Amino acid sequence: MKFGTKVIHAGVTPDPSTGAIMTPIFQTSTYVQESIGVHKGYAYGRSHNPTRSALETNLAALENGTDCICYASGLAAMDAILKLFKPGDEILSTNDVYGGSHRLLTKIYDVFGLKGSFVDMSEAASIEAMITDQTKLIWVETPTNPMLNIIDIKAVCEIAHKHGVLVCVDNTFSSPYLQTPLDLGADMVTHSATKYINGHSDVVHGCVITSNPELAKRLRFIQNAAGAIPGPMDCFLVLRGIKTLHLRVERSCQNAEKIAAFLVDHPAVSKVYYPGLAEHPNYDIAVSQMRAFGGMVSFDLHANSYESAEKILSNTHLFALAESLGGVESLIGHPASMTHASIPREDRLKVGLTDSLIRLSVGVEDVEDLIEDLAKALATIKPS
Ligand code: P1T
Repeated sequence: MKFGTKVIHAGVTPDPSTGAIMTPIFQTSTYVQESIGVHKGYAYGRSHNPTRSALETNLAALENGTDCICYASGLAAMDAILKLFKPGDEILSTNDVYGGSHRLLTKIYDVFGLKGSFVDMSEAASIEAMITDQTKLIWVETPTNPMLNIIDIKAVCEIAHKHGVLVCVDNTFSSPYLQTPLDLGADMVTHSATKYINGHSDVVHGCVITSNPELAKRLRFIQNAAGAIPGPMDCFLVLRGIKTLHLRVERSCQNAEKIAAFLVDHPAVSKVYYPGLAEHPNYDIAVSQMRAFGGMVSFDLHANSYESAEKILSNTHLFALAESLGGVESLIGHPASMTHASIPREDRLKVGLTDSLIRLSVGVEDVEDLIEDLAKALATIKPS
């Protein structure tokens, strides 16, 4: 099945009791048993839910994996992955990872003895020198949040597997429509399904997909034993959002390409970060592993101050000032004070995340309106 067919049909069959074409919301915490231990495969809502099962089957198909395990948020999914490891183990992560992923590694799991190390993965070769006997997982985010660096998934997997290290790719910024990391050798893929997968900014949700039966078994155990499950209503909404994933992402990518080109030519803009620009340092890798370049664009200003960024952020009308991304509506954000505020400023600056960096999540509106909105906001600062 091709992608546009899978989003509609994978895991979804008409409800056998009514013929309802849409998967029902099984809003129940428990299931009646015929006699002790005799039931229809569903005993308790934390362990199993049919709406969640349909979504998990669908997501596994989209990522070309065999198993998907859903959680209450993207960070709950990462938390479940980190629970696979033990004190003394080391997780090697992309250095410009999402602020919340950085915080979970450095401010929660450090207490339990898990070591988080960070490296620039845009040169895959630099990873090998960082691998130690304790390294058990390489955490890849590509494109990265918010610098939109591209990491060569295949090259990282080859290096990691040579050393017996697992690889997990946070595929939130791409969505499975643009790239499928399991096909490139990754052991696990995770998403904040809050973003492109759901796509309508009305659910917080996360998932992990794998084709490794042992990892799947353990992650399923953690889902039930630690209990960070999503509710049935949220699973229904995500399943509904997925039906238009390919259409939404396609349009976001087209809009983002045009906005990146507009920003490149703007006199107030000093730098545009977008993997679809030929001058992007890893443009060739983006071309080889992604179907298109995504709907996220970051840019910096010649007037590189917090105040000038603030002026732009408070002068857009269609681009709403908000955290998050991947919805149908366009958002504008200030990573230094919003999504990445928990990362120390000196570490942020090392990766180019300045006080004037602005991040756009480009939605599916008419791009002429989006460009006009940005042009008006940019006109409020003086080019230097
Ligand atoms: O918000 P949650 O569903 O828990 O997902 C966390 C998460 C994980 N991975 C990546 C790459 C992310 O970008 C996020 C969440 N990011 C934002 C809220 C943001 O505005 O960047």
